[in-house]
Amino acid sequence: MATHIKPLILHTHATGPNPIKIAIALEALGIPFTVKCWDFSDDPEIGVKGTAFLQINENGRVPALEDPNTGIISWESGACMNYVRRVYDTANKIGPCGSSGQDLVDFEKWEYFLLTTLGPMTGQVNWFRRCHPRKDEDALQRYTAQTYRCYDVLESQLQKSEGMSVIPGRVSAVDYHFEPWVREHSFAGLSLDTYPMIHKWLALMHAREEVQEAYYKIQAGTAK
Ligand SMILES: N[C@@H](CCC(=O)N[C@@H](CS)C(=O)NCC(=O)O)C(=O)O
Repeated sequence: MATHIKPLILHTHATGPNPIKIAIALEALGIPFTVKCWDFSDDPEIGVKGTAFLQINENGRVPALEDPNTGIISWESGACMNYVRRVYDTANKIGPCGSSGQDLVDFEKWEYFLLTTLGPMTGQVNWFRRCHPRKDEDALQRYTAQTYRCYDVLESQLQKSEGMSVIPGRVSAVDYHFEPWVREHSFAGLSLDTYPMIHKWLALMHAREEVQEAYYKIQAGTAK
């Protein structure tokens, strides 16, 4: 597709899950993009909290997405994803699976569930397991329980499609939102042993070309 499209610039981090969602979506749509990798410091030139990156995203977090074709800059993975869908998914390849009012709400409710709940709860597990300067077992247990609660909800939802996609019908941008967060369950010290549908869905997502290409490009961009 789209040889006339100038490559978009996806601002990423080597391991953070949120930028990967956008890389997967761009790959799925065949939209060219380059990767610019930042670290989590306040270094003025390479840090997400440094002066150079704060010109792009005043919230100092990745992803951010610059589109030289429109001059538009987006940040927050939900806003980046919806920008990409509005501008580049005119054939609705990765959006809601149908056009009814319920189809649109189904897409948004699962997207928001990831953005506001499963993603942040997993992020807090990571923080209290790996980054917090002192042990806080109460906080770790609280966020672990909340993340498993989200897994329970996701497992039930995936039963509706036999583990094929979060919203029954076909894989959509909603699956792209979930994939990087669920993929890092073991990094967070969480197990999928009692979640057969999530396990199956994750394996299917790993095998998809747009997912493999996205991880490859982010890793290659990181290595530069
Ligand atoms: N809610 C945001 C969160 C963005 C976010 O937290 N990104 C992480 C990497 S995955 C980050 O930039 N962290 C930098 C920091 O915490 O300083 C989204 O969905 O994009």
